Amino acid sequence: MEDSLGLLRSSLGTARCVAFTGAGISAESGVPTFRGTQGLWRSFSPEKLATPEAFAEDPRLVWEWYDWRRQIISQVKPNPGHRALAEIERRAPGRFTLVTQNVDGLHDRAGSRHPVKLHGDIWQLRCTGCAAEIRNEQAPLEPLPPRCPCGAFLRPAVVWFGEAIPEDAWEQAFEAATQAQVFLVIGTSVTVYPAAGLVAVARKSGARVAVLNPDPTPADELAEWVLRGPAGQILPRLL
Ligand code: BV8
Ligand code: ZN
Repeated sequence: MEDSLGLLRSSLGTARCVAFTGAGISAESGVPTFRGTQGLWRSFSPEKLATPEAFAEDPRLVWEWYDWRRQIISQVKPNPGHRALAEIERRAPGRFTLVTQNVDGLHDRAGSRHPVKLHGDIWQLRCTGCAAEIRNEQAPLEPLPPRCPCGAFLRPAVVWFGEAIPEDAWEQAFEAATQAQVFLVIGTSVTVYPAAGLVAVARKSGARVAVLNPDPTPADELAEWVLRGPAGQILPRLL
């Protein structure tokens, strides 16, 4: 691991770099991942709860899941992995892009300046009636489901299964992946598309790929470096 870290550390010194993160980077902060053993909530799976259909059918149930997650996130803090990425960004002005699938806001709280949020933000609410967007950090949020002054239900401003990633976020992420010389795949099972497709986009455009994950992922076969371990321990060693 040491020589891979050394090689990667030196390439980060000059290269255009993209860090692509998933729920695993927040695991050491205490935020449950999606597909880990403790990840499922009650007997439901994210693929069933994080959908417009589930919200239409039972907005309260979907909100109970999001409110439970917001309460957990509000009680945790960024970990050394989040902070190391913010430091790498600080040392590489203009040649570092953070692209995250996470909605927890921990990258922002760790000091990352412009995370590209592919799947939205759990602290933003959007009205299902008038499309007004508000920032709301109340945890717990009462009453559930929250309503907009216009009377319609407010929903979390996140991208559900079957919904498109916001145009501007996708454009930024795609462009960064085509320009990357080093592409870090951190704490993600690389299973949710189109986000997961960014790894192949970067590789095809000539990027050197590094995967940081305690477990194997589909991106391992595209990787020049596979760093088997927790992001909170590995990332600080890249500084
Ligand atoms: C769409 C937001 C169409 C909400 C989420 C092919 C092309 C396009 C779409 C599809 C396709 N095939 C299938 C689809 C449909 C679907 C999809 O991908 N399904 C999957 C399940 C197969 N995709 C969609 O529906 C997307 N939309 O395609 O729309 C369209 C197009 C145009 C117009 C209209 C419609 C939308 C997908 C977005 C869904 N929203 N989240 C919320 O958060 O509540 S997805 C959810 O999964 C989260 O965002 C999460 O980040 C993401 C990915 O999961 P991971 O982050 O990877 O987390 P996971 O738990 O899986 O893995 C954790 C990893 O960390 C593990 O590997 C673990 O080993 C590791 N780890 C653990 N501890 C640590 C660690 N690593 C490091 N350190 C540690 N300490
Ligand atoms: Zn409204």
